[in-house]
Amino acid sequence: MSDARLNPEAPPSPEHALVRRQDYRPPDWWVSDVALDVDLDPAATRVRSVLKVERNGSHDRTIRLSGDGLRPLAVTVDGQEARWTMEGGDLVVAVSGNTAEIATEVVIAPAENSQLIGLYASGGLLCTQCEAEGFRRITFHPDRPDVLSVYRVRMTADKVRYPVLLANGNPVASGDLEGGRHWTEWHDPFPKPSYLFAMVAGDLEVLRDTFTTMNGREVELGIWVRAKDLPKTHHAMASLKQAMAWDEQVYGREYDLDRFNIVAVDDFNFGAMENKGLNIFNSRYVLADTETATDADFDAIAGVVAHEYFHNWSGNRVTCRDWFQLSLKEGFTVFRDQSFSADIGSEAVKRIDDVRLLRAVQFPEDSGPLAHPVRPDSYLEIGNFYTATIYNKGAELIRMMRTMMGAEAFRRGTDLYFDRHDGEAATCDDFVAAMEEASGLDLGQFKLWYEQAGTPQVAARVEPEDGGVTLHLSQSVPPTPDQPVKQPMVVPLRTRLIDVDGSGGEERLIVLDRAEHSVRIDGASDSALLSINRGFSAPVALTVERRPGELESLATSDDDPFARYEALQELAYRVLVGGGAPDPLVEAIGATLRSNALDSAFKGEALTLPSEAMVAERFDRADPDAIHATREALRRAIGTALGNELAEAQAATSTGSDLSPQAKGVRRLRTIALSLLSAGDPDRGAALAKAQYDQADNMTDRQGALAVLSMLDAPSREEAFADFYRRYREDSLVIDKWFALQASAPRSDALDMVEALRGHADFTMKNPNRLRALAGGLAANHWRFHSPDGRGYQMLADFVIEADSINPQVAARLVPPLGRWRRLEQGRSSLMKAELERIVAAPGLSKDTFEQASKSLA
Ligand code: B3K
Ligand code: ZN
Repeated sequence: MSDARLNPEAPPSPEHALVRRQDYRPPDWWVSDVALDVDLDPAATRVRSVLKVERNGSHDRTIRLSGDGLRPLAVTVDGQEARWTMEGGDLVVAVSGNTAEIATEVVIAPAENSQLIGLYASGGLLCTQCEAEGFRRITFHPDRPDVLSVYRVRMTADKVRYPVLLANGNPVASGDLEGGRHWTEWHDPFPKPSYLFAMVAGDLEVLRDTFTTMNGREVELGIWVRAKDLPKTHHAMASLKQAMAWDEQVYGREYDLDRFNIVAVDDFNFGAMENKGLNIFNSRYVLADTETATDADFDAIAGVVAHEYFHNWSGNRVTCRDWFQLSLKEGFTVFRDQSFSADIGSEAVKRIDDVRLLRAVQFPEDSGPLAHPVRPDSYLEIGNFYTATIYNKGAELIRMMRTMMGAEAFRRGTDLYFDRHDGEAATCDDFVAAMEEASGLDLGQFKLWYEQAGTPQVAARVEPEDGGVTLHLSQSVPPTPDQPVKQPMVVPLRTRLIDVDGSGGEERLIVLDRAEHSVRIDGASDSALLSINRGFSAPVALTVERRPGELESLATSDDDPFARYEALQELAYRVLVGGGAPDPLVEAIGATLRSNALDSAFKGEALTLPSEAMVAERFDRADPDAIHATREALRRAIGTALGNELAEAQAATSTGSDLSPQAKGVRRLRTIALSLLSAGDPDRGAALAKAQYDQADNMTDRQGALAVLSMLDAPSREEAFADFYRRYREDSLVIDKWFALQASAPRSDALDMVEALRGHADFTMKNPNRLRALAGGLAANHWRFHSPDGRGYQMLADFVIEADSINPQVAARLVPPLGRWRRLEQGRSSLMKAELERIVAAPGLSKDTFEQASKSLA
């Protein structure tokens, strides 16, 4: 065979080559059809592939089939032995005609695949994960998202071990073979990129249901899990049906295949994957009952099930031309799932939660060494770009366009986008062009949001003038890596001037699109309150010059729930950052708690103080000990002053099986009240927490009580943790909570606990959920992670280095907390930097972790 190779001396492709957006070229070859014949076995799976290829244009270039860790056992072109060579992991084949059939054969070992990319084993199952570049670990293929093909897949496996064989599309034939093996063939009629390919084999049970589409087609739905988990699939199924109906009503999008299957697996690198017709999920986003899942878990399941389902249009029917366009599908789909969750729950609470997440994760990313635009310019490893910037800031961009053009024009725009690009691989520019055409808006300058990284800083000031006021606005976008100078952005600010009695002008949309801009508002009284960036209409950091008493009034009277929440947060920051007295905040929180007009869910949000990490973001160089002490003092002040109101809120209960937004709100407020009350009176708090724990008929109350106990030094804390472990030791998703709660507990012995848990029999680095529970819990424990002796940093770096040799994608995602080193006081700063240097110097480091750690040092 080696005689037939094109160029045996060809050098391997460079390990750490930067991929640039500017270098995009259309593919040299199309692949119209992929036929796979997969003989499954955990130790040795044989994959035979036949690709029908067609030259794209007139050129004489070879065809490059990407491969990662594959060895070609046979390569033919139109049935004849081929001329081929290996370049790095890729197979390069010479083809003389304009069309050809290229056949290859490889053997892979799913049981040894600890990266969980490509085909791997999880529990007794075999399953795949291909996005972004995992298909090349299964077979040779161009493996780029702009090459769309029709797939036919024949799966063969042992019938006892793998009675269920699933792939994309529809099953077309099946049969039994000698030796206890059987086979099934699947056909997916919709051309798709290789990253949407999926297969699952295993001993699975199914919850079945049906959905009748708006055009009367019946779709068979299945949620496939291990037998013991079947009772926990009903919420996911109900969420799926709700999502299918919602996408028809709100976007006019109908499901297209006759089947839609979801499979839950325990070992999964992230949340879930939208493979065409065969979504594969991390089991934590499928399985729930009220005994083992919190309300937040139930909500997350609905959100993720909807997100993956919505991808069928925003991602699958219209896919991405290249990975720089990732936000085309992810930003838009996050926006769609946020809107869905708002519609089935509380719009105000959902917005507050989404903004809290954006500020907690995306704003720090945007102000740190890993900052990148929503449409990045380059990467080493695309796996590192599944970020809050691509997902959550990307969703904010879609939301801003909708705010500026209105709901109807936005819907015309999405219709145009889907119609125009159905079956294609599109770009972010294509999306914006459809929006411009549908609305008549010029979005030329708006597109800077895709290009420029960094969170715009906006300042606002009101100046009274005869018979009205003038609103002065200014903006600047801070420099970010590779982008020292920025242009002014388009910043849509929903604004209202509210008279003290609650009356006053209508809300208006002010679009700030210059560095400075002043807007005259007639008829506003000079004592009017400025309610601005209502609903968080633009993802900016806003500073408003406030008159004495203005925030206090907004905190109790703004008619926009988000703005009201925001005023309370600003009052908290005055104490936590500005060193102000707690009294105005305590009063406003008291008024909020006593209000009959506000529901419990909103009260819960209003009582949630900015986290220590978010407070730290407001300092150039933070001192975590001082932040922790100040925040604890504030919690004590609130708990002491409002003990009775908090006790009343904690005493209110709702039946665990009631999952209405109202019942969830009662439970949410209950634990937040318990937490504040315990800060004021730890003994009373411990007694109430233990009672809440013991009497709980649902995981929300029980986990909430345990989280409060985790902060206290009461004997009941250890009792409750031991009881929790005994009760749920067979349920790995609940044991993840047990690990995470201990790792993130703000107590002086937290690092000792993390060290002990690392040696616990139930700890394994091979399961991403378990690793994230412990290492992620440590990193989320702001005060202890930033222990001044650097022990927390050292422990996280140890986790990263060890995990990197098992699962680089998951290891790389643990690095960013260390990248905040520039924003900590000097002592900690150098300790953090030293740990990053240790990671970069680790022998055999993956390019995933190398990219994250080396950029974090730059
Ligand atoms: N598209 C997948 C994410 C894939 C991540 C690959 N590193 C899930 C989602 O966003 O819906
Ligand atoms: Zn997605």
